[in-house]
Amino acid sequence: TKLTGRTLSIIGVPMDLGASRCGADMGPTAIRNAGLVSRLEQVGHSVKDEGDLVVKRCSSLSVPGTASSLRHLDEIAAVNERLCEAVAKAAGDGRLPLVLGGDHSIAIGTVAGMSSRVDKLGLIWFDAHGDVNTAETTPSGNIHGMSLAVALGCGHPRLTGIGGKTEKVQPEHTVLVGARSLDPGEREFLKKRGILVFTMRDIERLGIEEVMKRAMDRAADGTDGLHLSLDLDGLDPCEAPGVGTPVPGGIRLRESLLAMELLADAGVLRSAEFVEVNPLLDRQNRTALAAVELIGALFGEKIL
Ligand code: EXY
Ligand code: MN
Ligand code: MN
Ligand code: MN
Repeated sequence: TKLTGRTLSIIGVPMDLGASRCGADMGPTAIRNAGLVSRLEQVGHSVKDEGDLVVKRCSSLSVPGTASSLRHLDEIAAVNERLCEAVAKAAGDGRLPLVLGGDHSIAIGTVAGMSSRVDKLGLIWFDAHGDVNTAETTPSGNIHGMSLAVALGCGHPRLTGIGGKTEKVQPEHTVLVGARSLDPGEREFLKKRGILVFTMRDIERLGIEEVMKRAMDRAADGTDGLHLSLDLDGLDPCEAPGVGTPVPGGIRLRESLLAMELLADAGVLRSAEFVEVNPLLDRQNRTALAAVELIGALFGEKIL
């Protein structure tokens, strides 16, 4: 899969029901406004902007979440069903899906759609968090903290049942990059399944180049290409402040850009999503601009 001259399908998902703070629903607008389409066209891609999915507005974002109560389960399941279909359609027609979030619960639909088109899908999950909670371990009831577990086949049947098979990706083809905030139940989940995790400590010690090499070795080994699920809170909040759950001590923008360039060079990317941009919490659209820089690098932009 060469990354120049591809046709990309942009699919916006203006959803914030999976998070506890509102505003991520404006992420797709902010990312488009930061110049996304023209940047991709400059690199030589043709871009089909499919617009935004329709997401019900919810006046009661404050529905309390408790262990085992999943906030806004019905609407999140419905949106992800539609996203799964849109992604599967785009990929089936030979376009590369680029999904804009929206909170990270939308990865449920993206991964489901891709796994219906790609026999064996590898997954790189770039995030400060693990997103591997389930109803039994969630401290918040927020579904954006559960989407990787769902992709691995663990979670509420309304969510794992989206798309064809229950297990969309295998643990041995799943890699976490940037982790620095894991709940106790998540540590157990990741260890039990042998999922490769690069924490910030690993990135600091090995360097992002080595980390990405090892991540791609794992995620692309024996797979038919990979999906990148990039949560902007993986970056350091000083450079990407517009996220709902910032965690200090993150990946610097320049390191993230190198990570994207290495992915571009490897030519193994089948789809990507950029999530958790929250313009209400941002400063001067900085986080959306960072997303556009990253997307440019991921899709082959060269400095020289
Ligand atoms: N682990 C916490 C929870 O499950 O509530 C925080 C999750 C934040 C999820 C973010 C977006 O990646
Ligand atoms: Mn996340
Ligand atoms: Mn996160
Ligand atoms: Mn499982």
